[in-house]
Amino acid sequence: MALLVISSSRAHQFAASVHELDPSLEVRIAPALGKLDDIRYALAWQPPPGMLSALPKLELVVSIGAGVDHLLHDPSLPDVPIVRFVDPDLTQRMCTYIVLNVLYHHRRMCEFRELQSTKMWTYLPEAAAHKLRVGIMGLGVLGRAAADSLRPFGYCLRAWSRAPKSHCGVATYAGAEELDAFLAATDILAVLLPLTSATRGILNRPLFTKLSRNGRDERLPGPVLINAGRGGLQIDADILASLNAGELYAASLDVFQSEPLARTSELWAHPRVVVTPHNAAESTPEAIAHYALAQIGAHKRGEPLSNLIDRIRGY
Ligand code: NDP
Ligand code: OXD
Repeated sequence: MALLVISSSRAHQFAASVHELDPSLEVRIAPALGKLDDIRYALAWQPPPGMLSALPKLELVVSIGAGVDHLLHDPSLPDVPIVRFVDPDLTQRMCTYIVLNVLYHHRRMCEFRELQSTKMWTYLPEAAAHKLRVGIMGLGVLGRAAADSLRPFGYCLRAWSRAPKSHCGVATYAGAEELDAFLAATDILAVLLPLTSATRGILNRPLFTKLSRNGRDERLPGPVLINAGRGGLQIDADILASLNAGELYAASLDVFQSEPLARTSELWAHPRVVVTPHNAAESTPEAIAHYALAQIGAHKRGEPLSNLIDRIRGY
């Protein structure tokens, strides 16, 4: 029985970590598949379409990543259980990314950085935290943890999910029918949605114009977008258009429609955009290996798998 690791850049690190934890498990690294019948498990990030369906004895796919859009876009994906990566270290990293960027824009740091570059000593009014409404799109593992991390700062928290949810200290909204009300009551939008057929392109100019524009004097100069979900959720050109039209005040983007972000993109140099290279929450090889072996162990023992994805929902 072998585990196939499929990941363009860090496959050797993942394989080495698995081997260190369980030297008895044979580990292969794609594209060196060897005898296909031996491969029972796959640990995969962006596998080339068709690679998983070429494995006749495949029993389980472990996603290297909390998101599974990189697997589900393959129309030939075999009908085996798929588990996504859920890990306390990844969650903690995402929480620090969200807190960092909410604080950054709340405290108008983009403007202060610009003022510093021209040695300008200029006072800018800043909102009290309790006046600012942070709206989280996606109240799953990461959205809930992000809300918990933001709570001590005193922000008004709200969140939007597919099905109705409740979470301590968070005003909740669900479904398409409550989206506009959620947006109208949000100053800083933090996006932790999965990319599915229902969410693709959701972060577009019409949506940005629905964000709160009330009380600029005591809040922010305009709404803020923070996207750490997936690039396919957003229309990059609409973000730029909304920033330039004043419909958005600032943005922090960890993900893009096309990655790496093209050097020609105007987002790189925009004074009120913070760009990071899809590393809001890294999945470390040690944690991935530990997680994959735990799932494989549970599968072998016939125990329930955790974090199984639902192919119909797409996450
Ligand atoms: P979960 O599956 O735990 O949560 C997803 C949330 O999104 C749920 O609350 C779900 O609603 C909501 N949702 C899904 N579809 C819709 C919809 N159509 N309308 C409204 N809400 C919807 O995922 P995680 O929190 O673990 O991760 C979220 C995403 O974060 C991942 O899919 C991945 O894309 C991204 N990510 C990015 C990383 C980075 O480094 N940038 C790192 C890790 C993850 P409901 O609760 O009703 O099911
Ligand atoms: C993930 C990611 O989905 O890193 O975990 O993007």
